[in-house]
Amino acid sequence: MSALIPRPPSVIAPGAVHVPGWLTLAQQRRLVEACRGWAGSPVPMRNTALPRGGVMSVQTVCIGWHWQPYRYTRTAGDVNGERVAPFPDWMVDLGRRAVLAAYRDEAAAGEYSPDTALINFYDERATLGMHQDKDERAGDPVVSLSIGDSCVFRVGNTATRTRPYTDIELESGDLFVFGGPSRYIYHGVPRVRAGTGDPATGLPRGRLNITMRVTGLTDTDR
Ligand code: MD6
Ligand code: FE
Repeated sequence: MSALIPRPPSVIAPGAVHVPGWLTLAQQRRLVEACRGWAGSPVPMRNTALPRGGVMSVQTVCIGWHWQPYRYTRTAGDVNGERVAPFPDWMVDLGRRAVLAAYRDEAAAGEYSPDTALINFYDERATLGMHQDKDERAGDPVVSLSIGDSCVFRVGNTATRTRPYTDIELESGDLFVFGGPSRYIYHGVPRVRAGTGDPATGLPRGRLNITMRVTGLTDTDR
């Protein structure tokens, strides 16, 4: 797919850069394998409970820090109380290469030190409502990697969760970086295109999305 119709990198809004087909198939397979491990232990992947009752349709597991609406902790108090898996050095490197690919800025890439990732799994019915990523105390970019089924990714604005927004397709292997003036834009996933993923990634169905972030937290201010 990716080789037939090349999709060039594009700046969707200032600081919001989409790099189609950034991950090789081999990298996608390794990420799927790593995520499969994290989805089982020490904290199982689950549908996150929302504060007003109800659960998210997306399933999530975190590494580095555990996110629950709307804070980060080291342990998963709303799941099984275990400390989350450490954020691996190889993923810090991957995050730096992602920032470099998106911004072509060596300094920004070198300074980037993500310490948490949310790993989201979407079945064919899962959606993610328009939201801002604002539970971090640092303004560093968010790096997003997609594997498996493609989806509609809605890139909005910083002021409202409604229009104006731009809908783009995120396909397997795509990189999306949100930073600078776009760090706090509303965004969401209104639909997943079931059956569009290549099982050669190791993901037979569904969509996997990994978002790396810098929490700005230390163990003294949990
Ligand atoms: C997703 N992603 O793509 C959900 N957040 O499944 C996000 O919520 C997201 O992709 C911040 C930056 C990039 C993202
Ligand atoms: Fe987000």
